[in-house]
Amino acid sequence: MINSKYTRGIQAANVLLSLRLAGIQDQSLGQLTQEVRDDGEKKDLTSGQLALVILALGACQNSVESVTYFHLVSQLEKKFQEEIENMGLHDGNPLTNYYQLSLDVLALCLFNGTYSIDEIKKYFAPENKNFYFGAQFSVDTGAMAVLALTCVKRSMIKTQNKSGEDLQSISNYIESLVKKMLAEKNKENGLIGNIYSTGEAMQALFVSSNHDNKNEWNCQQTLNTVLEEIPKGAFRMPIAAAQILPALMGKTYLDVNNHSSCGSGHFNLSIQEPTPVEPTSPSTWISVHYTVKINKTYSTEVTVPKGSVFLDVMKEAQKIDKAAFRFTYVETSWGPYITSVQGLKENSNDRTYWQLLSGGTPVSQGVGNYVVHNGENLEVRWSKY
Ligand code: CBY
Repeated sequence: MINSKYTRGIQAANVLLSLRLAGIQDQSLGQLTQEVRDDGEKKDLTSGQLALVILALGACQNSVESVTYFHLVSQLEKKFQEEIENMGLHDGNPLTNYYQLSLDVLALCLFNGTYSIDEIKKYFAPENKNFYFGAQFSVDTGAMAVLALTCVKRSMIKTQNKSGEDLQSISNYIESLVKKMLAEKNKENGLIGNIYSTGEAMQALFVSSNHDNKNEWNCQQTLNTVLEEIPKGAFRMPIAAAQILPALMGKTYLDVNNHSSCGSGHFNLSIQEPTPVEPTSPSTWISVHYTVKINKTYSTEVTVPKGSVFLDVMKEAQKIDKAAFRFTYVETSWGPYITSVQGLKENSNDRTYWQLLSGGTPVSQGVGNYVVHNGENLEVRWSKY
């Protein structure tokens, strides 16, 4: 994570947050910290990106240092309100998504920002459609919301907020979201959602563990599966590593302003280096079937070198037939994200996007990382979430 180049998205904030929580206070974080400070001054950050910057800069620092970031917190209050305004105008759809709104509440709660309990109660009800992508409960989103709501709950208890009714609602929301997360647990391997949501889901379960779910979650089983996946390279991307590390150290994002807990982790991580991707001789070519589906389907056969990713296939198809297969993408911290195909653009106000599938099943990696196989049926489908 330390040696990566952070050229896209704002991965640096996520990485800094994670390393500070893990107790790495190395000099090597100096440059990373500067990068995050610079990111914080960018005007076009989304609300969740700004929230991550605040969490990262404030993590495990003394309170004097945190005061320096006061202006960022007041900007976040504004951006959070813009999310809510957008929901009013566009059928309950925020500018970004509920993962980011949860990050917003978490950062406001941990760093003395203002938010209203009534709004939290109104928007974070577990039945809200924004916790779902289609019929699928989003574990990543649920986990982040549990962390945010737990912070809110704890601060209500601390300040002895008068309304016991409010406290009860928030507790009910947390409990219900935890249930929904646990319903997405794989019985065989203990992953919650998929490998990339498991780290944050573990954090949510750490802070919300009670007698009810103690029996429903075998932490060791989940941990073993995660540890098996590390040498296979599942967390090669810095962002993926950043999102799993706190859970491996037994830490959660709620520990950022808990100094006794910061960096006292003692998990002995002696793991194998990921095996390098096997070098493929340039002479090996594979062929895949590629389809774009809107109402009509547009298909072609594409030949690419072995080891190619989904994006390479899309580029080849575009060369074959520009009208059918032209596309655009943006860089995010998880790599390239497809924004339009045939000029048809995704839009968060009507919850449309370009879904990636293989053999009819959604893939769990983006176009820049999903390695394609000979004879595979790849599809990019115009969808609603
Ligand atoms: N981060 C965010 O705002 C993203 C939040 C997140 C829940 C995120 C997953 C979880 C995380 N840890 O960051 C998320 N994805 C969202 C919200 C979305 C929606 C984005 C639109 C919006 N309104 O914000 C949407 C459209 C539902 C979506 N993700 C789509 C996709 C597909 C992208 C296809 C494309 N057009 O390029 C894809 C590839 C699923 C598919 N088969 O089509 C997808 N997401 C995936 C796989 C992922 C995982 C990435 C894993 C990986 N190794 O690359 C993910 C971690 C993530 C990023 N999505 Co979305 C979820 C998972 O598998 N556990 C905050 C910001 C500050 O950085």
